[in-house]
Amino acid sequence: MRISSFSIHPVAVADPPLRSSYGRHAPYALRTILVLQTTGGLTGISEAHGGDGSLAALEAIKPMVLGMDPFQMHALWMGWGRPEASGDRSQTWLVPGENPRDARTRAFAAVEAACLDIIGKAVGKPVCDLLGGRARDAAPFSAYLFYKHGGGGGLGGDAREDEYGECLTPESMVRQCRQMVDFYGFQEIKLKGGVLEPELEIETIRQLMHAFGPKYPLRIDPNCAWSVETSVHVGISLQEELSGGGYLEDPTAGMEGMAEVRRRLLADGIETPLASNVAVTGFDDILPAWQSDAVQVVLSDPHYWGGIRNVQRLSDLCEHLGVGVSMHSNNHLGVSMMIMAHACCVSPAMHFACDTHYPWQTEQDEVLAGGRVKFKQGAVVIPDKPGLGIELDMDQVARIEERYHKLPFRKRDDAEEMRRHVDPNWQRVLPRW
Ligand code: GKR
Ligand code: MG
Repeated sequence: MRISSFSIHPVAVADPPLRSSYGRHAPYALRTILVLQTTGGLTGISEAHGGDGSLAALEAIKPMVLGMDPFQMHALWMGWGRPEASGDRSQTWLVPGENPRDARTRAFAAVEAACLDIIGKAVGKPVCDLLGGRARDAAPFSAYLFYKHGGGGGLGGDAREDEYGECLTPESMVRQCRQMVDFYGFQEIKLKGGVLEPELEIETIRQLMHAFGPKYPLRIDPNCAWSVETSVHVGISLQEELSGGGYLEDPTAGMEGMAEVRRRLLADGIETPLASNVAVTGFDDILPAWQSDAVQVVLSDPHYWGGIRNVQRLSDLCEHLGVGVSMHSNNHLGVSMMIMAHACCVSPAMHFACDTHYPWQTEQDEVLAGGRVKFKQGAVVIPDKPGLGIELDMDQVARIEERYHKLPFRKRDDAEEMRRHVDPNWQRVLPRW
C-alpha cells in the first residue's frame, strides 16, 4: 500500500473575539485539513494549524509522502519531522502554530495522524488500539473559559450568534462557566488570564471556586503576562483555589522566571504545580525544566509535539520523571478533536483533563460528516470505528475553504486585532503586570 494522493485544504472557521495576553482573536481562525489517499483506496484525514506557514510546510513535505508506505513513518520523522536542535521554539512571543521552527514537526504530525487513520482502517482498529491499547475509553476535557468582547465570530451575513455574550468581569465569567459546564458536562475548569488586572483575575478564580466548589479543579493561564513578583502574589493569593488538581500555567516568561516563582512559592509552603506550554514545547526542554524544577505539569499537544505517538512518549517520560502531563489546545475542528482524544487515551499518565477550544466553534463550521463531536460528561468517547473514527463532509470542507480564500489575512495576528478594535497603540508587553 502506498500513498497516492495528498490534498491540502486551508479553511477558515468563525471564532468569537476571545482575549488573551497575545491580544484578541480575529473573526475567523485558520486551520488546514489534510486528506491522504492510498493505492488500495483508503483515505486518511488530519487537521493542522492554518495559514501560509502551515501550508508551505505541508507543501514541502508532500513529495516525501507521495509514494510512501503509511506503515513506515520513521524515516519521515528522522529526515524531516524531528525538530531542529537549536533556536527558540518557545511560545513566549509567537502563538502556537506560528513558530517557523516547529513548522516541519507540525507538518509531520499532520501526516502521522492521517497515516494512523489509514492503518486503523486497513486493520479494522481504532487508532488508540494500534498504539498499545487505550488507557481509558473516553478523553476528559476541561471548560476553557475566556474573557471576551461581545460577538460570536464571523463577519457580515456570516456572523455567528453570540452564545456566551460579552465577558469581561468575574461575574460574567461565572455565567460563562455555568453555561459551558451545563452544556458539555466538563469537570475541570481552565481560565485564560493575562487580560484584566491580576486582582480581577484572582477575584474571578475565587468566584468560580465559590460557585462550583472544590470538586472542579481550577487552573489559570495568563500566557506570561506577569512578572515573577506578580506570579508569586497570585500563587499565594490562590493557594487554596489552585490546589486539589489545579495548576498555575505559564504565569511568567522563560524557564528561569518559572523556576524562581516555584522556589518562592515553595519557600512559603505553597506546592501549587506550575504548568507550561510556552516554555516547554519539545523534548529538549524537558531536562532543563525538570532540573530547575521550573515546570511540574507539561502540556502536550499532538500538533506541535510531532504527533499522537510523541504525546504518548511524552506522557511516559513525564511519568518516569514524576512530572504531570496535560494537553494544550488552539482553535480547532472535529478532526483535531479526535486526534487529541486518541492521544489522550493512549497516554496513561494524562491525569489532567485536556484543554479544548471546541466549545468556541459552532456546528455551522464543522467539517465532520454527521456534525460535531459529542461530549459525555465532559469527555469524548472513542468511537467503535476504525482509524480516527470520523469521516469528512467534503462539501462543507469546500464551503469553508472558499471562505478562507476570500479572507484578507493568512496568519493569526491577535495584536493587530487589538489595535483594530480595542486600542490603536496596543503592543504585547511582557510582563504587563
Ligand atoms: O487561543 O488565545 C488563545 C490561547 O491563548 C492559545 O493561543 C494558547 O496557546 O490556549 C493556549 C495556551 O494554553 O497557552
Ligand atoms: Mg497555556
